[in-house]
Amino acid sequence: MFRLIDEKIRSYETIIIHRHKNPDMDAIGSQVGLFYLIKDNFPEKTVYLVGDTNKFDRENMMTEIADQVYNESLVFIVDVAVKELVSDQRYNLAKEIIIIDHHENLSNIDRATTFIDTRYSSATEYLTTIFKSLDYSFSPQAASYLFAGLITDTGRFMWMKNPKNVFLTAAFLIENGAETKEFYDWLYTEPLEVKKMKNYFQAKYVYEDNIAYLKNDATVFEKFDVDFFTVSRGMVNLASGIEEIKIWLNFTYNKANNTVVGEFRSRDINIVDVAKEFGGGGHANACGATLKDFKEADLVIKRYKELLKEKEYAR
Ligand SMILES: [Mn+2]
Repeated sequence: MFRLIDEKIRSYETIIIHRHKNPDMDAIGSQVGLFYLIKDNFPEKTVYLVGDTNKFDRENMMTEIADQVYNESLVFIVDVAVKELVSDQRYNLAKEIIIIDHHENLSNIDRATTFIDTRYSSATEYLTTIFKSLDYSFSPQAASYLFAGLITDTGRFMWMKNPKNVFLTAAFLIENGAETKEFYDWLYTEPLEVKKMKNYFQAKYVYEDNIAYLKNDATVFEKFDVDFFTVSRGMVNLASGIEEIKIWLNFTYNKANNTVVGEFRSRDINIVDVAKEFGGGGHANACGATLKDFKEADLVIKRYKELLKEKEYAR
């Protein structure tokens, strides 16, 4: 069934690889990993990587290409299947499109051939399984990028849909030269300024009735020169891993549209329905909502306190 992927790679001279905007390590890992898989096995082919970039693009692999390059090209889209989320919308100019993804969403990119399998915990686990079955050779570079996506999307082997395949994939990639020590060091090291900033937010968390919450008004961005997501998403899990705390919430003022964005997390209580009450959504234990103001944030806190009470009564 993966034979088609191999046939398409063989039949095109130019291949362009896309992935989602605001990439995480799995998006970059699957994009760059696929780049090496193709280049290592077919050195004569021209392969381009496109999209917005950030620290996960560790070797600045993204390139600027002209629209005409797409005319005779095959495009791969990895780690995403939804139109709006793809970085660089020009994939539509390509002759053919193949999507390889592991997310729940159905694809709305009509003319693409899709390989979407939600049994994989990361796009790189899926890609490795596919190209291993196609007998491609894996260079240490390919293996390293694929391994990086595998460990970050599973939270260092914590959240796995199919643990056996995850570990088999990890073993296979290490056998093929995946480099781990240097990558782990890079992943776990941060500048002193960032550590200090985290300590600041950590100390500001309020702990009440088995709930932790943090409110960040506009002044935090005067204090720290960081972007919105660094505070909103980056600081929510500072309150995780506390025995008594069942739900932790981070509310951050977003100057871009004068709203307050709430990020909500829990270990095992389903908290997404409350997020939906406030027009938000997400996963059962990790969700969020965009709120009018901090008054509405107080209502969210109140609702989660009620939810915990209900749960306790139900026990
Ligand atoms: Mn992913």
